[in-house]
Amino acid sequence: MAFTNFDTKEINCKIIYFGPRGAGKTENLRSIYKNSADELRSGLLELDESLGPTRFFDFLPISMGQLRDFHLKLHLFTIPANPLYESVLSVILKGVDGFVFVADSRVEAMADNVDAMSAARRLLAEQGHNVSDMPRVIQYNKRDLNDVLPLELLRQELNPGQLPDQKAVASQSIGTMETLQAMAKLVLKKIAP
Ligand SMILES: Nc1nc2c(ncn2[C@@H]2O[C@H](COP(=O)(O)OP(=O)(O)OP(=O)(O)O)[C@@H](O)[C@H]2O)c(=O)[nH]1
Ligand SMILES: [Mg+2]
Repeated sequence: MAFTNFDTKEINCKIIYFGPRGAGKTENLRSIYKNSADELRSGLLELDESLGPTRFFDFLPISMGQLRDFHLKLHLFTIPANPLYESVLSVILKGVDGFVFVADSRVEAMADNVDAMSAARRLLAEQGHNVSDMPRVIQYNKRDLNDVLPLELLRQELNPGQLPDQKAVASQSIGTMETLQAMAKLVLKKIAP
């Protein structure tokens, strides 16, 4: 649920980046951090110092501009598909306003994508969220690699509801800001229809 602070005139929304292991969730946050003006973002918190898999979560707060008198801030989190601590997950998944599903476009990752999508739905439902009613964006990442599935096939499998979606190469900052903007648009529509 978006949290409005009337003293500071801020609306804070929580967005989760979800997807299979190694799909590029952390890389999305790094890219957004690199491509945002200094004044729009606070520090990127990567709890793992190494560049390997995320064990806990990453966090990046980012300003998306003014909404009437209020300042819209998105709090971006990534969580690993197989977190070390499920208890961390349940805390992060409380009060989620939207989720970005980062799919790995490679042929070999298809089964993992499908599993991660159903895990996302299950975990969010367990926290009492009505997933179908939630702002969702699908990203097909790693489009630079050779062994990727055709976009249409990924769409059929992962996005039958034709949600807003985006091709990406997160490691080259392609499609990452567009994904975030698509999410911001959906969140805005929800809080100020
Ligand atoms: N070629 C290519 N590599 C990518 C792309 N996006 C991410 N990677 C690389 O894939 C690896 C995994 O990316 P991460 O961002 O750590 O993946 P993650 O989804 O956070 O993975 P977990 O934290 O384990 O769940 C890293 O080496 C990235 O640099 C991409 O679009 N193309
Ligand atoms: Mg990660």
